[in-house]
Amino acid sequence: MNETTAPQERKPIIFSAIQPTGIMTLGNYLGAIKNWADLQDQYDCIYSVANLHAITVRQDPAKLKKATLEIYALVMACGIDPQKSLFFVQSHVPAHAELAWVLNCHTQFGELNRMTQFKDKSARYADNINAGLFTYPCLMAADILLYQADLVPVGADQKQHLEITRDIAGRFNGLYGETFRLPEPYIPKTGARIMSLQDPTKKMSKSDANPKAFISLLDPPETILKKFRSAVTDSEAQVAYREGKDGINNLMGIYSVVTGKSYEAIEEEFQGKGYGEFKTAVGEAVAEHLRPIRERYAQLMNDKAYLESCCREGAQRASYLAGKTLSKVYKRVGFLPLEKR
Ligand code: ATP
Ligand code: LTN
Repeated sequence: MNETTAPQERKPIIFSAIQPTGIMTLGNYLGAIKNWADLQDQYDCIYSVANLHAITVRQDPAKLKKATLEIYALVMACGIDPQKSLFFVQSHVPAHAELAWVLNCHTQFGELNRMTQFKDKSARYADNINAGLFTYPCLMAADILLYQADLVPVGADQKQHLEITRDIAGRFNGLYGETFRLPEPYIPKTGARIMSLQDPTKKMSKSDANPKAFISLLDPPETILKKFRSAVTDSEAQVAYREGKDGINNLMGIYSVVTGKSYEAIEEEFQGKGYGEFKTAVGEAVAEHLRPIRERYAQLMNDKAYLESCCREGAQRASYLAGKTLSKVYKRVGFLPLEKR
């Protein structure tokens, strides 16, 4: 090769996943899925529906099956194009569970015990603190490391899981030689942590028992407006982004991402106006922003054969890539190979 020829550069690899634990919320969308779509043109993107993770909390089998296809269609409706990105269901690629086992054996109890998501979820589901809930980050690390991902677009709540992924990968590389690429989190500046509309000190979550606390991507426009109108704020009646105004800060963040307006522009727009007017404007902007997603979702759900063919192709392509990393790992740790005949 002549010295001036640039080496063939590989595009950075993106990996991320979402659990099929209910209908996606505005938090999931603005914190993560919107970025998944935006990254598709610049990177090699790999996305998954994390149904293995979902059973760390008790699920009704019929509902889980239904929710898996629904979330698969909803992610596509948000702009994930299976021609551009690899998009598959986690349980269709056995390498995830296989690598997770190896990583379980390279992760310390004390490390897992520090995870705030484990602490939160074991308080919330106190009657089912199972081993899978505890080792959840090892399965998530397996998801990411199987594809040698460079970047992982997630909401702020997943930052700690990315840190432990890097620790596990670094430890494995140190013990057995370079095997895994160390991934970086990709967290948006605005929208990384959308808060509950009923308690703005808590994150918006699709499994919240109170449906008024979250906006589902499939809520009809009237419901979206109603939920925003009853959002908890403060008694100051001033639309301004300031410490202590959690409810208003949250609404301003949402309004800013869906309209592209800066905080200063929003403060100016609503100067001297009441919260009622502001909340209505946020509700209307969100309902409008989500309209094409709802329409595309309805079309996709009418074509189950197409969805199934996308799942099948995604699973095949992902299995091929994941298999390459898994074989390397098995060799490194000393698992006896079966000679090819
Ligand atoms: P569950 O309520 O079942 O725990 P969840 O709503 O937290 O689920 P996940 O499927 O675990 O959602 O997360 C999918 C993606 O959405 C992740 O990248 C996560 O960081 C992001 N995310 C979740 N909630 C929010 C939120 N309130 N604001 C911004 N991003 C979020
Ligand atoms: N734990 C994630 C979902 C998830 C994920 C992943 C995200 C499972 N595997 C790999 C990024 C990369 C969550 O959002 N709760």
